[in-house]
Amino acid sequence: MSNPILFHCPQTRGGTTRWMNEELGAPCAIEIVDIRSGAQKDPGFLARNPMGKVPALLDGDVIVTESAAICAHLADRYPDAGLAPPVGSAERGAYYRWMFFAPSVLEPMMLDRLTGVERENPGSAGHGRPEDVISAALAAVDGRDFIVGGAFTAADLVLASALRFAMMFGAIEKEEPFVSYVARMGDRPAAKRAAEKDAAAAAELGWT
Ligand SMILES: N[C@@H](CCC(=O)N[C@@H](CS)C(=O)NCC(=O)O)C(=O)O
Repeated sequence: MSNPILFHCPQTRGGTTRWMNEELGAPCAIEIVDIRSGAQKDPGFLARNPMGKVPALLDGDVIVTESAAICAHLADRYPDAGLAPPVGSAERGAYYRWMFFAPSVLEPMMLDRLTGVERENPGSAGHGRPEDVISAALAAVDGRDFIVGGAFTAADLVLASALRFAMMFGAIEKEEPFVSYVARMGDRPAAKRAAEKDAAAAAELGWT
């Protein structure tokens, strides 16, 4: 089976998937989609991903979209890297929990905050009250080296990326233990390599 192709653009959510690729020893070919030029809306790309968004992963003849799903898929596709707890284990449940928490709870809450949306009935919004989201995440990270069990998993990568964005854009306070957790994850050699490669790709596109 041929290696997957990761359609990616620097300075986007694709950075999370590029980091994942680096954690695995970079098995995916990277194809840059310049979203500032609108390449994500080209018919050829839309035929693959009708959302017209990056990242997207082509694995064989299957397309996987959504950063967290791509990371989860790659963790299973390359099991020797040990980035996902065994299927059916209790830790796998916690892994899914935090893997889904980032895009389905943290990110919508962050976008609400950044756009000034006040929910009349937070209970009907999947993410509920922002303060509950934040206190749940704080408690989950507090006193732990990793979000699940005793080792780094793809859930750390996805959660730390979401927390980093949320702090960077001011949707959540830069507070402990978020700051240390995100810094620790960002210090991983694979995270640094991904950031360097993204900086080079951005420079090649002529972005400052
Ligand atoms: N839920 C998706 C979001 C993907 C997304 O919104 N990507 C943005 C870049 S961060 C994009 O491609 N925007 C270009 C556009 O929508 O035209 C994920 O997590 O991968």
